[in-house]
Amino acid sequence: MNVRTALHLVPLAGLMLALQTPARSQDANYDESKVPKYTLPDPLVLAGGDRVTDAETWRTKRRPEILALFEAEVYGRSPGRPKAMTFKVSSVDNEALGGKATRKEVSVYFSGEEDGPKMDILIYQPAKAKGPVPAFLGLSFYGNHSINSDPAITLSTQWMRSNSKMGIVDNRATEASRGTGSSRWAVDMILNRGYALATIYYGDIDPDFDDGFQNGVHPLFYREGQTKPAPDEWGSISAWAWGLSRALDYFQTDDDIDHQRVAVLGHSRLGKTSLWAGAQDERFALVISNNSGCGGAALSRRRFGEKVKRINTSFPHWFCDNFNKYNDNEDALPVDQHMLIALSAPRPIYVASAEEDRWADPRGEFLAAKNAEPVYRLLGAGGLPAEKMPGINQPAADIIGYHIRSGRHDVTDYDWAQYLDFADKHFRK
Ligand code: GTR
Repeated sequence: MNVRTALHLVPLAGLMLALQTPARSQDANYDESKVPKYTLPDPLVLAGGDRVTDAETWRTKRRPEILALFEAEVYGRSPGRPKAMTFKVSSVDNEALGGKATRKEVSVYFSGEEDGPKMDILIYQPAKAKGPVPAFLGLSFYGNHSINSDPAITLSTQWMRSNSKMGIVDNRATEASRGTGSSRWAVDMILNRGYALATIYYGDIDPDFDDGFQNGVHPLFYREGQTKPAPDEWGSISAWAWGLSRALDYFQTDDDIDHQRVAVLGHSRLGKTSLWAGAQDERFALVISNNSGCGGAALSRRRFGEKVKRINTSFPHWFCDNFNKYNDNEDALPVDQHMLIALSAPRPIYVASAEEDRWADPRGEFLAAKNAEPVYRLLGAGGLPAEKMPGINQPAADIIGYHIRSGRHDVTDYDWAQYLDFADKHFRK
């Protein structure tokens, strides 16, 4: 039994543990000496074999190659911005949180139809801000109303995984679910440092269960007669990432938000999502992965903790169908996750692990960040100032940041303190 399986037995164990309980694979490896020998694909060698030695070749040849591989083999290709999409600001309160914040709620109608698929963005921005402020943008697991106990946040009416501790009954949020996720969203810290925070319920974009892609945004884009995405078309992670880009589309129309200083972040499956969003959409100025693990920051070839086959079995809807080719076949992958991180170069990127989160392979997350460094160096951007994996609670950050915090799979104020410092370092030069 691994640490996180054991935690299921502890009352009040983490939100995430309660969120879903996939069968933990009995054969998961947690022994560093049993990590197989592997060779990582070189991010700086073109498919044809030539070495990439200048920024221009990276930008025009190698980066597009790598992006296309992640699209076709891992997450699936997404559509762009829908032409008919509209935004509607549905509420603004300049006296929110005791006068500290302006709270804004915005609906994004993907098809332009108010009864079609939509997502709701909750924004808190510092009340006294003069001019546009930089922002953190993240998806949440339990809805905007879960991130703070503020009673004026609209309660989500979307499908949610039932969870009595989180106040979700019969797949719907109840009043009891207000603020249940607040420990993960350091609203006061964020506002005090002069940033806005924007959140979206990920299930607005695609409810997180395997329904053959009949609900959520996918059907909006089916060609005539199409009933599910093709093997190289978007799974749920791609859809969630696509939603984050649509929020950025909105920010470009909102004078209160500095859309050129938006950090995208996410935890766990939503950390996989923030990495993929940052990789595809270069408008994201900073990218943060919190405990994202397999299919996120962790190197697949290490096969430590959660593996490709396990994740494709537990969550058949997260990746594209082609990703199944790499079940028990990681060495055949034309990419590994260091190349996902490299796609954000030269923009700042931060990868965070947690000591007890062995399922997510902290060392694999560090090594992916480290092995993205040659791309950052080629672009003259700097690197990750750690030759070896840093000790517990000893962050290392330059243009690439990394820490492993004590404790379990979660987002804590400690994590936020590092992200805020990292954002200050890069956004307030
Ligand atoms: C786990 C899954 C992980 C991680 C996590 C989460 O069950 O195995 O890959 O994504 O869920 O998102 O909570």
